[in-house]
Amino acid sequence: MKNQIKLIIGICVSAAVFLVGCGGGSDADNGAEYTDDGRRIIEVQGNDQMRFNVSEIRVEAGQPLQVTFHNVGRMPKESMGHNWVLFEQMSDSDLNRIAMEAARRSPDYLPEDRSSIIVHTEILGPGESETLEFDAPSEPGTYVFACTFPGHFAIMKGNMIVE
Ligand SMILES: [Cu+2]
Repeated sequence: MKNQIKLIIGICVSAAVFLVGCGGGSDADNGAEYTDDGRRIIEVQGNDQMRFNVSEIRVEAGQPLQVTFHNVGRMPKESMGHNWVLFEQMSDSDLNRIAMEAARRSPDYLPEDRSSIIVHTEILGPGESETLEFDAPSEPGTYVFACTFPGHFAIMKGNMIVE
């Protein structure tokens, strides 16, 4: 049995040389990983320098996603907490206004009206992580993700590009 598994792995590795990857996957999501129930796995980190480790995430419209956000920093949550908030599409001025309102609303730092938010984590402290399962927007376009902790929104954001 063990030899059989080794053989399968061996075939897979050989095939990978020609097929770029084991177990399928289209060119569009080259290297993407999926959960057993078919959710695309996306990992995002936030750090003590007020940065996400990714500025752009490309997904397919309606694609099932599993986004895990990690606060990899060491600073206390009270001074360097982070969340990951995915916003509906809107003008920059509306987005800025909503983010400013959110930053005033301790301790969750979310706007009172959540209709502009597709999905969000809680504010996470050092070493904490949270996993969200949701489907990518069905409407192609560019969706901003950001941290709404006070003072972070200006630089701690990126785009989810839905194709
Ligand atoms: Cu932050």
